[in-house]
Amino acid sequence: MAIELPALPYADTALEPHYSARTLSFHHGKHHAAYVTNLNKLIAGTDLESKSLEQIIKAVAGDSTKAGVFNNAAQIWNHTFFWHSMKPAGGGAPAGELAARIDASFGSFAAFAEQFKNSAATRFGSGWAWLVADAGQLKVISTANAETPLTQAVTPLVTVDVWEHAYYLDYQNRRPDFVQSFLDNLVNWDFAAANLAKAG
Ligand code: MN3
Repeated sequence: MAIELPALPYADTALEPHYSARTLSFHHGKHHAAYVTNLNKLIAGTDLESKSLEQIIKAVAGDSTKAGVFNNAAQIWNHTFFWHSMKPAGGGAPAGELAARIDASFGSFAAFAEQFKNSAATRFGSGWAWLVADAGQLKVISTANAETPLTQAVTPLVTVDVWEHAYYLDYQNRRPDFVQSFLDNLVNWDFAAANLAKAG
C-alpha cells in the first residue's frame, strides 16, 4: 500500500498573487512529491509498508536509525496540513469560537499575530510555525526541519512552512513578508476552527 501524494485542495493559480502558481506547482509537484517518492522507497518491503502515514510517523519518531523514514513521512504530513492551512481569499482575523479562544489565550488577535510572526521569523534554518491547542490553551510553537506536532501531546490547528523553498520564488529572503502575507491573505481559519472543534 504505497503512500500517495494528495492533490492540492485548490488550483495552482488559486492563491495568486500572494502565493504564485510557480511556487505552488514546484512546492507541491516537486518538493512534496519527492518526499512521497523517497518514503515509498524507504518503506518498500518493510513492516511499515502496510501502515498509514500517521502510523509510520508515530512508529519511527525518536528512532535515530529511522531518521530518513521520519523526515520524509513527517514532511508529507506537514505539507498536506499546510495546503489546507491556506485558502483563496483567506487571511484576516478569525470569527466565532476560534476568535474567542485566541483572545483568551493570547490577549488579542494582534498579540497572537505578533507571536506567530516572531516564531516563524526566528526559526533558525528550516522548519514550521504552528498554532496548536494544548490542553484547552492555544499556543504558538515552531518545529525544526521535518519535526511535527503530530508526535506531541498537542492538536495542530494551522501551520506555515518556513523552509526557504516555501517562499523564495515569491519573497526571496524576506521570510517575515511571506508570513505577514500568509496572515493577511492566505490563512484558512475555517480549517483551524474545524481542527479546534475536533480537539474539543
Ligand atoms: Mn515545504
